[in-house]
Amino acid sequence: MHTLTRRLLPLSIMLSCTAAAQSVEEIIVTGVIDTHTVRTDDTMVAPADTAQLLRQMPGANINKNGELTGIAQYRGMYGDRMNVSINGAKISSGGPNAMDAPLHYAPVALLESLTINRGITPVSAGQETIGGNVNAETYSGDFGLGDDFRFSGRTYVGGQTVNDGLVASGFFSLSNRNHIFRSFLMKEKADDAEFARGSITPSEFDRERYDLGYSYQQGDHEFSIDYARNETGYAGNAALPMDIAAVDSDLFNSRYEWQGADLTVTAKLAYNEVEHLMNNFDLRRPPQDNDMGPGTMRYRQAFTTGDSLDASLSAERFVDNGSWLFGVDAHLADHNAVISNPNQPMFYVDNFKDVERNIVGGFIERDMALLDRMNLRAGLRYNRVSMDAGEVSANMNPMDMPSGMPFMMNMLAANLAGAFNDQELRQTDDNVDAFARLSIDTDSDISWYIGAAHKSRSPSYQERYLWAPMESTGGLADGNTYIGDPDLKPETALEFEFGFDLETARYSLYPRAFYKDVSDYIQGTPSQNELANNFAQLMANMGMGRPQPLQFSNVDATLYGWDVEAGYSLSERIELRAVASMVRGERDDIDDNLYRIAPDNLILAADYLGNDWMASLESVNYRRQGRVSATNQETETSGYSIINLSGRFNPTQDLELGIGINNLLDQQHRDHLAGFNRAFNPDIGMRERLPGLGRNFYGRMMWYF
Ligand SMILES: [Cu+2]
Repeated sequence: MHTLTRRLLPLSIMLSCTAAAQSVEEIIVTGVIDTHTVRTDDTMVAPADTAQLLRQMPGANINKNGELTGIAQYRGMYGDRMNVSINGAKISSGGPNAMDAPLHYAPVALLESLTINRGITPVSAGQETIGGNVNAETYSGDFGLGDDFRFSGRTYVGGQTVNDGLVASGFFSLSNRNHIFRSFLMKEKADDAEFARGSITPSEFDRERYDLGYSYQQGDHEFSIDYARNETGYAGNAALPMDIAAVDSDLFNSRYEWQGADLTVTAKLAYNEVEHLMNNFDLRRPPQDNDMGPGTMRYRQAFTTGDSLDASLSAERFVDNGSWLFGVDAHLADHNAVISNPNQPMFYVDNFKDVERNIVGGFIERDMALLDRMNLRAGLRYNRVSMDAGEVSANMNPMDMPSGMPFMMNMLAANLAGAFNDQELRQTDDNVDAFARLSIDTDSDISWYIGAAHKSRSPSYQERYLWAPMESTGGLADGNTYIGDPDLKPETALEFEFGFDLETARYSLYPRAFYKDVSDYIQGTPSQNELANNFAQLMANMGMGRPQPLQFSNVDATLYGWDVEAGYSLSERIELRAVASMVRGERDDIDDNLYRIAPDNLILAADYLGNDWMASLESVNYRRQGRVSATNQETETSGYSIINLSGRFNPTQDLELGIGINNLLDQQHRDHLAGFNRAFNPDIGMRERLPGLGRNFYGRMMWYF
């Protein structure tokens, strides 16, 4: 059901339907709920970043590197281990530190829903799903009933006090039974965000977005094509060495579907192009003069580009006892990044040059009823990953000094570049994934579930091709410099999961336990490369970065834990909800924990449903995280509890007003998954964990027309 039609239902019915409608849909497929969806219409969200919604989902969380930079985490895996798509198209970030993490391209004001696969992800969901799969659906409008065109849409306006953030947007569509013409406009802006004892500098942001789209349906055919332009202006990334100065992206997405009697054919083609500029002097205090020379020598900016093409063709054939699904897909990505200094025109470092990461894959999946009450879904995928990089160079001695620091830096850089260029950079991996999920319905209200999978991921381009010690790590934000290794092997995970769905008229309970054994897990380990170590030491002497770099290496790791979501109807009007998540991530080769693992957390909430209004009281609880990575020099965080309140009111069927308060008691707290402060700030120490946001009053208005 599309949200634009759903809004016509009374709010209370709409809310209670959401969970039920989902489970009915999914029961037909697997017997247990295998996805978790959050719909923006039913959920009050203060932040501009869609990734924040992940914190409400079992097992999911967000590595936050900025107000518009949220990296998806699921059961302890994040970054390139996650397959993140928007309207079914996988997005590759344009920045080597994932400042434009994929969900950057699905702003909250345009979002219709965010869905995460719970547990073992089918191989049809994406090419590399070792960590999981997240899909964001944006508003696309609905077909009408008759031949006459009807104009409709939605305005979404929101504001919040924690950073004086404002968002204004409009979605407009003109549609009849065959056509939808649509467009979307959005502008959002915010100042630096406040916490209990000061403000986070820089965390301001500024973003515009323009969309145009068209859908056509006739008989068994449906076709759609969309274009989106994202223009992010200045946006702070205090957890990273630089801030966003611009992210200019063009995103195309098209899809064709043919639904025959017992066969559905789907073709998808998407393309995105990103131009990104970042620097360390506009939003944050620029480098200051020190013993080693004037600060102007340490001004840095980086210009990066990323293009990716995403295509797939699949066919689903329905048979008596289930279905067959076949498909082929390709994701071809190119990346470039060059670092320069605006004060020294001759200074440059090729960060990534002509990098390619191409995946071509194919899969087959079977969904079948076994006996009366058993359902099996299983699949097999093969991916060929080809990667390559061009020759790199640098000029770190722009004044051509005959000796001294720039001279030595430049010599080391030349040696590092030479060594890198001499290596075999072209790499090809053949990866095979497989999974099986079995569910069993019983006479009672319980459905049992057990699943197993073998999943793989080839190294990211940063992990293979980062040739000089730098912090371009896809957003690890641990403050360490890294070097890559072109010879890295793909990581592979053997995964088991079991649980059950318990559903009665009064309550529901969906627990899952999982165990993931990862071979060749890619992790930074102390670098043995003397050139790189000397280079990093010189940089550190100048006041840039830590001296001892890490090198991406294949190690072994285990992740395990459990998560659960539960609901209980206390009365016709009062619903209780709970989501709890627990994950452990450990190295198997040495005695250490994995870096940036979400602490144990529990959300407890009570919703009161009135006739044309509703209210929620929510308590968000995070435990202390003492299981930290010594290798990454990660520090512990204490536990915290914050209280959130929100309410929504429908004065008319077409209008909804919502208000909320996040962190009601203005608790000082630190989110373990936020990075470490890298920008000068009188309120937060350098390399101190960034604080969680302070008390925030927010409101939104949605008007449908
Ligand atoms: Cu960047």
